[in-house]
Amino acid sequence: MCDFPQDGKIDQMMKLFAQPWVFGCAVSQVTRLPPPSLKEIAFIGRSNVGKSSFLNSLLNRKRLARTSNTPGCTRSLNFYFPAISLKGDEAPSVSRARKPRQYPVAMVDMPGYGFARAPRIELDTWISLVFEYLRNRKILLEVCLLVDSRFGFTSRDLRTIDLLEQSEIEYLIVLTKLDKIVRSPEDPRVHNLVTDLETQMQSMKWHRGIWATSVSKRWGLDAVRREICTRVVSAFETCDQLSSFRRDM
Ligand SMILES: Nc1nc2c(ncn2[C@@H]2O[C@H](COP(=O)(O)OP(=O)(O)OP(=O)(O)O)[C@@H](O)[C@H]2O)c(=O)[nH]1
Ligand SMILES: [Mg+2]
Repeated sequence: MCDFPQDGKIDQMMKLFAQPWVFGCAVSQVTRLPPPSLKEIAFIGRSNVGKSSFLNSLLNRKRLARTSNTPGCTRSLNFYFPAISLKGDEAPSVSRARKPRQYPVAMVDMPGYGFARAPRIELDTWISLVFEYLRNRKILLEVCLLVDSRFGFTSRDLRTIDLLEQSEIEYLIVLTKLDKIVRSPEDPRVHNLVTDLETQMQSMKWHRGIWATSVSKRWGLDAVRREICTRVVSAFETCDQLSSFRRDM
């Protein structure tokens, strides 16, 4: 039996985002994926939608993942790990004096789709990499599908949603760049936009809601962090696993 309430576990898990994170590896072939030791959260969406920026902001880092004004910046699956691995091995950038801790998740930044200027062959390679990863990665816990607030769902976003539904993968929809359409997240247009997209998502079984965000204004980040933590907590079935995690933090 758990001896602490669900909310307590989620608050505890929120500390994950205040920990040091490091770049682990970049993978361009699905056969080269890192060993499946941690659960993974992946970030997907069209090119330039703001995936890498969003990941940096979630992890409270400025330049962990590379970002750019030019679409096509991320060209591989980039894995980011909590600085201390499950075995307690410390990453080189982290002080040896720190106590080894256990962290349950890794984050995966993905190449974007819909980048028309990339050479066709390169585009096909990225898309098959992303889609193969989504279909086959058993430890994938949840996907954040990023959608530009200004444009809503593109046809490729809808195809990604189809794939996530068919593969029975849970996903959040994260609206990005909200600051480009409103001055405040309380603007009624935000509510209307979310309601409109929710209507389009009505028949989807695996989506877990829509979050409106802006990394420039830091809107909505904590709500997404909390949602991810809720999923991570529920993924750890036994209280023992979580208790040891809690002790170590
Ligand atoms: N105004 C504003 N700009 C943003 C926001 N999020 C990202 N950007 C900008 O959008 C551009 C693209 O961001 P990236 O994070 O590189 O986008 P990406 O989806 O990772 O792009 P690819 O790696 O090419 O697929 C950068 O110039 C960011 O500064 C936001 O919330 N508001
Ligand atoms: Mg990127």
